[in-house]
Amino acid sequence: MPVESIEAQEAETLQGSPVERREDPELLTGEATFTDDMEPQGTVHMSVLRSQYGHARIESIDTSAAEELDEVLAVYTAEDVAESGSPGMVKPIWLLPDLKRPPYPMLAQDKVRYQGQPVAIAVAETRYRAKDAVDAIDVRYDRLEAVTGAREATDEDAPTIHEEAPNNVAAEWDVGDEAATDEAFQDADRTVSVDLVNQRLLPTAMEPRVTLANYRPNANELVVHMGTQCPHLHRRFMADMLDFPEQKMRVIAPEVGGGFGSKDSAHPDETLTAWCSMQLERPVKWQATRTEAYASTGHGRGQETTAEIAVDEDGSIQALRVETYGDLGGYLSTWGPLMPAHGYALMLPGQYDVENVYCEVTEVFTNATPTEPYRGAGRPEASYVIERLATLAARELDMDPTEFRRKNFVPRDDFPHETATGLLYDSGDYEKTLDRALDMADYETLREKQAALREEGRYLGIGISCYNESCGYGPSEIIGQIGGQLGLYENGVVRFHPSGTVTVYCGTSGHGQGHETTYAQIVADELGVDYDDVEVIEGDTDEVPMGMGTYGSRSVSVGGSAIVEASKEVVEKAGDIAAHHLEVSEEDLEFEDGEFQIAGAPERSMSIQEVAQEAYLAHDLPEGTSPGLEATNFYDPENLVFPFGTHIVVVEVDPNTGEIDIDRYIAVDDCGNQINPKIVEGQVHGAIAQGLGQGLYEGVEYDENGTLLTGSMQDYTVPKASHLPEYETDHTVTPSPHNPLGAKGIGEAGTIAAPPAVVNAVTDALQPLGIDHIDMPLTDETVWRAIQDATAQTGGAD
Ligand code: MCN
Repeated sequence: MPVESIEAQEAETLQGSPVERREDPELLTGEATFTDDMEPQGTVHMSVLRSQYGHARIESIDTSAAEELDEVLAVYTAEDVAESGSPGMVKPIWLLPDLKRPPYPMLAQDKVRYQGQPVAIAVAETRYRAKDAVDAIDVRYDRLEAVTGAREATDEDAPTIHEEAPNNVAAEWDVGDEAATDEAFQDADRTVSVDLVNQRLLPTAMEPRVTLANYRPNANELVVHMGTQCPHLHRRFMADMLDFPEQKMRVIAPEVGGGFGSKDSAHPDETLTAWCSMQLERPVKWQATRTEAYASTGHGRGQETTAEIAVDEDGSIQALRVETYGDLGGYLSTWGPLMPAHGYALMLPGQYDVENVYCEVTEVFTNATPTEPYRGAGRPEASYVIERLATLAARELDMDPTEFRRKNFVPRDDFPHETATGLLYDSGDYEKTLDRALDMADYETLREKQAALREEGRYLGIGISCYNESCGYGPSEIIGQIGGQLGLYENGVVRFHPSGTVTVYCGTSGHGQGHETTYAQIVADELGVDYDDVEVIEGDTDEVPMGMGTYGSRSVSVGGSAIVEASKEVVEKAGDIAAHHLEVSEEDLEFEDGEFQIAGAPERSMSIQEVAQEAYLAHDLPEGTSPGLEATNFYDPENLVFPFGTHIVVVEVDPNTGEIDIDRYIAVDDCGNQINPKIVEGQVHGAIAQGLGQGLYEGVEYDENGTLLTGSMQDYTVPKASHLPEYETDHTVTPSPHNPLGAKGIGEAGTIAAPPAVVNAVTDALQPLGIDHIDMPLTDETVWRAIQDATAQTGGAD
């Protein structure tokens, strides 16, 4: 039963209880304030003129007609940015060795390299007038040949996108032991290979990107409200792009309508809004339309892969060899180089104990929107590769896919487990989630049913996906060693007020994940205070001392740990003060449920709220103790965390139409200790929806000129509730030994597990037709065509 407050709490601790999200009433009643709800007096509006071409040279830009329109305050091009002295460059925060780093200016200078790239901006009294103004700008382009496929872009005769990057290659990077892997392939009994595509996806947060910037010239202060997942990082990005003093800039995330990764990168538009405010000394607002968002917000995924697995007759995996082309788009985005390299390749072994792994990655510029992290950010791509290979290898060996997996799992007594790609899996019990999922599915019976239906010419398929993922980024030192230009710690502040209530500040920045509820649960338990007495603040660079933000499912394991550690420091100081007042030594005090008691004399006690009062009165503190009761902690995790699980999908495919009917979706996930099981379940639901979106419906399409064909919701299918099955969920608990909460992330799991689960299910259904692989999204048409091709070869679908 969900509970609203500690009084109604049935469990002994709040941590682990399905407390109802305190965020929801405001959101559901429309009381919540989003950036677009704000319009300070004097606000003017920015509109962006974007390139309509994928690749073209800019010959001239004539802004005169736009400037003459009523209510237009200014029209700007790259020249104006240069004259202002602002560097105005979007820079990557993840570097690979020898990475080619062509400049990415906020406004295109001589060339445009993707459709949607900002070319000029106009500011007017109203949003619509600003749009009229950009429509009146006359840009002459010399169109160039374009290329949008990553592998294709490396062809000798492909057009050159940046002079600095011959063959459009930004970086070549590899991991693993090539020689040992080649040898293992030679020695293995059998090998199986597959060519597969992790198609580009459009992040569809309900609220597109939005910014309201207010420059106050007399104070030389810049206040920016924006939809962001990481206000402190955005402050740093903008301060750098504008050459503005960071301490004079405040970035605030009001309510944010989802992000899914699309709001953790620097884009030109947000900084341009701030720049306009500085030029005009007026508050300036910009909000992307859905079409603008689709063209200009970083796309997700975008990988083309050839993957091979070497196995012995007994089903043991001997080696993995993978070659991947990662599509960076027209420029290096903030995190762009991370995803095809460390974000992806390190996770290729998945749940399996594989001694020999080699992966070669080529990161490529294309005439498409830059790619950025999108829910999963590399891990869905890796899991798709290994889970497709596992299914295909089992098929090759005529083994049940669950037995093949079981045989190769990292054994439960082999954790922490070092992978051939250099990761240290913290903890795991992969058989446990598999067994639970098989039980829930009644797997044996399902296989019998499948056999019976096949007799009737019906195509039932069972797809297994045993995933794991790396999340909870840092540790900072390792992040630095592998290319990150930032630390990935988190900051937490726990502050008692004299009245005994508590405010918690955290450097993460929730945008739908329920942190206000979750962090209050954690701190109320740690301090022994009422849940309702704990307020949580995130998303404001002036209130929260420092923060790295919310992405990579890191908030609970890293941010949550920071506030646990800060709470412990508070309790320690409170213990000193309590001991002083109770006239005993600290060792004689016990702290339980918010009370400091003398061991053996429980009648002599002091509540932590009474201590807080004393701490702020400061009339009688132990010698050397400063007044006040608060602590600040910078928590740098000692390792990543590795959640895992098994998802099973049961489908029936209609061979005449290619239509897929999802009969069942079973998800058993393990994110270690759960703080709020209700929210965990919600996260699993949402992420599976997005994973099924990738598996069945979504996919970015460009034409040969680099024109985005899926640039609106009419052309790009985001699944609706009616597209999705009922989920049957459960979980196991395998705590992480590497953080004080024993918690792992859960925010992305479903996006990682679902695509291979559903593709494995559909290809399992179509096994009688000899169909081994179909590229995502498995639309009715794609599946129908695969069936047509197969039946043309074999001579009949039934
Ligand atoms: N949780 C828990 N116990 C755990 C782990 C998590 O109770 N062991 C719960 C907590 O309530 C926490 C939530 O699950 O608030 C998510 O925690 P975590 O897995 O740490 O992930 P983050 O809070 O860092 O969220 C980031 C993650 C990512 S990377 C994407 S993308 C994503 C996602 O979360 N985008 C989202 N979930 C989203 N949900 C919404 N509504 N909107 C988005 O944009």
